[in-house]
Amino acid sequence: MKATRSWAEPYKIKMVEPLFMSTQEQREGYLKEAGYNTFLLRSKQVYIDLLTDSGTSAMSDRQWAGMMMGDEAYAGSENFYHMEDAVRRYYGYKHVIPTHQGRGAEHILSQILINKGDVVPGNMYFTTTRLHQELAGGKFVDVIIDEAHDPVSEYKFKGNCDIQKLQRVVDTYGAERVPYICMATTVNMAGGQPISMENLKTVRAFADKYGIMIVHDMTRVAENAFMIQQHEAGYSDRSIAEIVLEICSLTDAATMSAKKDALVNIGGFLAMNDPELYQKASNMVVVYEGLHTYGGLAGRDMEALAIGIGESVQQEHIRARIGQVQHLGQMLREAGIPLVLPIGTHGVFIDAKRFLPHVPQDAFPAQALAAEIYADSGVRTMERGIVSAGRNLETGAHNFPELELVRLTIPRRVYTQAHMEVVAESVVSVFEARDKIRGLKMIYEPTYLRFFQARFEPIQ
Ligand code: PM9
Repeated sequence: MKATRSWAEPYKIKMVEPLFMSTQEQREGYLKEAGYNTFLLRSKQVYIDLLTDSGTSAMSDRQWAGMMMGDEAYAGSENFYHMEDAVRRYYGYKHVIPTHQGRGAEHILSQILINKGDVVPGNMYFTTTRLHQELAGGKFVDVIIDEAHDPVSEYKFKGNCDIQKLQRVVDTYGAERVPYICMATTVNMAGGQPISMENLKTVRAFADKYGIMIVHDMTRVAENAFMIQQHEAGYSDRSIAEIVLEICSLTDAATMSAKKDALVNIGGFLAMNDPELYQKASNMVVVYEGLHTYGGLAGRDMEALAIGIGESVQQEHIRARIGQVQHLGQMLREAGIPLVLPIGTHGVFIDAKRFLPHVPQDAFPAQALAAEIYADSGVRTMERGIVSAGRNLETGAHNFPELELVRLTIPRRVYTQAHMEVVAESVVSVFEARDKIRGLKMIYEPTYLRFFQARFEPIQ
């Protein structure tokens, strides 16, 4: 008998969607057409889709039932009030403005709070978040701990903020040039790594000392809460809902891509406690998204979101969700695949620098590896390295991030353990033949968020 019992998914499957199988020869053709960018593949060319956990979750029967209760009034939809209740109850923020997705919230917040020449410290950048800060005239400064940039450090809270780095930002630029500190739960680009409650409390004390706001990127807050429950002293008997509420209580405002934690296919919001900020944001949302009671969403989407928020903090759900990610990570780790450790909460991140040590970073090793995994098995993954990092705005040179990663992102409640086994076998098979991977040349580079649409060709 095993010391601990196995866990299983806390649901059964009511409806299925067929997957598309293809041959390696077909996939090589599809890749060429897609410019070796997995974002440019058609979904029907993909077998197991681990591109992202964003908007790809399976909704529950309760969420689908909620969709049928959509109140599609232009103003004052009943579903908005359900969503507002859920945000207040589970996250504790007083005011909420719906947006079509996370970047809609980032846009509005950045335009209101950031002035030209401002500096925004954060626990590592996220692509859309940093771009909106820059477009508003700000500069992002990374204040995450050094361990986060080290794929082999097994520190449990690699999402933590380095308070000395934060202090240096304030000493260099002055607190008046820092409109807010951006704290993400969990940190996506570091490999889905959590921040500890203790660290967040320290950031809160720092922010209070200088009168600076904390903005919470709460995209995966329930996943972060699970890691606190499992690994931080004093939290093992606290519920996920209690921990989520405590995290939010340490921050002043939040941007949310509800397409992740909150189990919906589209949606997001901006939340805050300050009535003045709420007033400004609810005025701006009508310019870019829609009225402040729908913000670009249909009533039915807000209903699914209200229900999804409640489901996202259920212990059994989050345990199975992160359990599946850990299971895939463990299989790959045992097979000797170089990974970001500890294994994160929303995906397994392969360290492409160690997987392909013979491919220089400006030959885009992670992009090349993602293409090769797709060619091998039809499993779609995503680059999170030099292509995602973009260029330095001042010099125009590539940003060379420490982390050059391929992300195997697990959608919530979608795939089974057997799918995870097929994925692991494909990665191992590519690893065995890794010497033949040469890297890529970028032949088209868009101006913004280049990773979405850039095109490549293989280096011969
Ligand atoms: N994240 C992801 O796949 C989708 C866009 S990039 C491929 O990980 C954080 C931490 C995110 C995030 C999106 C957004 C933006 C903000 N913060 O995609 O606009 O992970 O809803 O959210 C993606 P939206």
